[in-house]
Amino acid sequence: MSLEFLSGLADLPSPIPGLPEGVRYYPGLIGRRRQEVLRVAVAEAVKTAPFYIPRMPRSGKSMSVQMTNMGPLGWLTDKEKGYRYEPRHPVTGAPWPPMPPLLLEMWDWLTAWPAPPEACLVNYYGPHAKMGAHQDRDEEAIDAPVLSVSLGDSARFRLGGLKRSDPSRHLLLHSGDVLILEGPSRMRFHGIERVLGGSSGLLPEGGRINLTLRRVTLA
Ligand code: MD3
Ligand code: FE
Repeated sequence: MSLEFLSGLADLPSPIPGLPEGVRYYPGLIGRRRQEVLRVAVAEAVKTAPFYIPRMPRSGKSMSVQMTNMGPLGWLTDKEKGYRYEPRHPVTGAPWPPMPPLLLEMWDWLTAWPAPPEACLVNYYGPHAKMGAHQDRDEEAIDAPVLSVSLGDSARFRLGGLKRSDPSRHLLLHSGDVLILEGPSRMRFHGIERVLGGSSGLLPEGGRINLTLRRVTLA
């Protein structure tokens, strides 16, 4: 990986124009070699923190996305205790594996937030997985940006407004794309409508991985 990318010597790239304030979308920001670095980092992490099937609060209904985390805190959900952050894997009880240095560098470079991310949620979408419209509101640090990296098959992402009933638009997220949600857009509704099977060769098993970096606690 090149030094200028890691060190902040590189200028900030320009996000694509025409999106609302607080939505920064960088298609193809991460090249193939760094996508492979991240794929290998996730493969390493799941050896100690395997994907598990999250369950919705109260109903206990399974989500179609499989999840794990990297970093000091991980986002979890189960029937009994619902949505929350925890320092340990819900099945193994082990601490989450560390966040890959490349992701920490990307956070510093692209967000310049004064505190590091604490959670990297790893979502795995098989060909039929989706994620319904929701807000990310389980963090204390709601003023901090959220940074998302897409790997593998492309997906149709829906971006709404601050109310569920607000108008929405979609973006096609491809492998290597980076999306940052901050400021007035941090609480927008969003979801993944569908994964386009076979659209990328990055993951040998197919499907899509999304890495979402979040600051959880107030620094
Ligand atoms: C827009 N994941 O895990 S990441 C999630 O692709 C989640 O797996 C999706 O939504 C995925 O919570 C989307 C992109 C994203 C993340 C946070 C946002 C979009 C957002 C916060 C506000 C608005
Ligand atoms: Fe979300």
